Amino acid sequence: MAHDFETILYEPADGYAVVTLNRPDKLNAFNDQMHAELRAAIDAAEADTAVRALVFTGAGRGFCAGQDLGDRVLSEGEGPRDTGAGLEANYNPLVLRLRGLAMPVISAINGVAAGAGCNFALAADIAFAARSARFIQAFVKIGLTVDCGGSYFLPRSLGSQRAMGFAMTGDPIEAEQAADWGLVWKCVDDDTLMEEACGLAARFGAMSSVALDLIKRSINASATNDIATQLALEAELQREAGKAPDYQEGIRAFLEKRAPNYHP
Ligand code: LHQ
Repeated sequence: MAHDFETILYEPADGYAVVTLNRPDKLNAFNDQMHAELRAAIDAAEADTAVRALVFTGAGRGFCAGQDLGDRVLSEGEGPRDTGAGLEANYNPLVLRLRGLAMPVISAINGVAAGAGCNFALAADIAFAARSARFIQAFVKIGLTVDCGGSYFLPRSLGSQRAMGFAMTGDPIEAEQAADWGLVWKCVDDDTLMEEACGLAARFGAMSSVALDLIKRSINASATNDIATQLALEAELQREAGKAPDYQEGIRAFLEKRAPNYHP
């Protein structure tokens, strides 16, 4: 199905879809139209059973420079705007949507990822960074605090010291360091970024969608659960997995020494 998007590109492929942020002259900064089009693209992916993984990347030399600051200058005499409202309307639902989506979300970070653009990239389940990419918690430089999930994701992936230093200085972290620190899954050569990200998306597309969804739910829930609650959740989700046809197909394929076919 064709989509008339202006600020993004939406390209379904074999078992997955690629969403490209497409405002390269602004380093793919978010505006309201891009948020609306992202929502529509995610709706399209969710509605299409052939799309079982989603890849986000950026057009041009940047991944995303966060909020379009051109939209944020006050005119003469205009009182302060409610910056929290933009988060509540656009960014918070986006992060929750990606984390709650019943399919793996991959970010392919092709260049600079700053402010909300950095934290949007990190809201993906698996993040690939091109070697030339860099990450910046740019908020502090313009007198803002961390948003778009950064205050949640950063201490969990980096630990408190590195999260604090990263957010409070606004200094960039290069892709290789990001991978060493566990901010992203892998740092890869620039020219293999899309091959790596789409290769994994295609692999996910052929795997058990039930298993991937339940793994995502389980690992996400562990961030706030104690061990007893998490063990109970594991049992509950494994019960759900055990009832789904994918499990029987997985066992049969193993015993018959063939690749499982989860999407006949
Ligand atoms: C931009 C932007 C941009 C517009 C580059 N906007 N044009 C949420 C809700 C409510 C309120 C506010 O905020 C938020 C969340 C946030 O995301 S706050 C943080 C917003 N982002 C930033 O503060 C980052 C601003 N950008 C930068 O610091 C630099 O551009 C970085 C470090 C990302 C890249 O630097 P360079 O590689 O040197 O590129 P550049 O600065 O030359 O940018 C290239 C062009 O992109 C340039 O336009 P021009 O017409 O001069 O070529 C920039 O103006 C434009 N651009 N970021 N966020």
